[in-house]
Amino acid sequence: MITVAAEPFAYSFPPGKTALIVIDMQRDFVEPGGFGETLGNDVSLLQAIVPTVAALLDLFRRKGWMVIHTREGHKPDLSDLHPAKRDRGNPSLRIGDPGPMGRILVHGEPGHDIIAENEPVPGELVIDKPGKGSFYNTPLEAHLKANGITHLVVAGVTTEVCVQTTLREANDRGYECLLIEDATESYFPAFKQATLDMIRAQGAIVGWTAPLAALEAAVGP
Ligand code: C5J
Repeated sequence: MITVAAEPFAYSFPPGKTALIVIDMQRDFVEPGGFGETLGNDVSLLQAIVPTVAALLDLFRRKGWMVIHTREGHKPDLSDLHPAKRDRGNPSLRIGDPGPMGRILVHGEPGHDIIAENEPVPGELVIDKPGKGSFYNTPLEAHLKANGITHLVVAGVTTEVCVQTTLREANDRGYECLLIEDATESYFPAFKQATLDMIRAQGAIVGWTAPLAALEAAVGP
């Protein structure tokens, strides 16, 4: 076991049974000129974590540990998009509408791609998810079971939406989760802080949090 100095107490993980899951580092959320910015959000907040996510990916790749990426998106015919999701948000720019980087959150459109700095390398699993969580209507759990994964290190955007939903879904399924504090971000700093606090409250009710430096110190060279 490797033990990380984390909050609310030390987090231990078995290297061969631990995967990194990077949530939705997609152009439409992170890049200037994408969906997120068009809605009035300050994407520079999200851009600031890109090097940290890259360093986290590098650590897992160097060690040969499993890496998973997710992308939020829908089929071109939107048959996997509930009205309850479609009809929320900004009425002038909905999922499936033409946006600055192609149709918003639709498979195959440029904005749906993972940003170049954090893109998957051959052999890494990419999970396309129609929901905020990574387990709903995806094969993620089957892949985790097939690979004997019991622990998840989590990163990506946005902290209080897709990252938090994935953490809660994973926690309910019995996975022990560590969220890397400086490898996750929100358009709303107060929401990020509240999410970190909620996750680790009540004796790690959802999971643990730690900065990347603490994971790197625990793993060693
Ligand atoms: C959102 C996400 N915020 N990846 N998606 O709609 O968190």
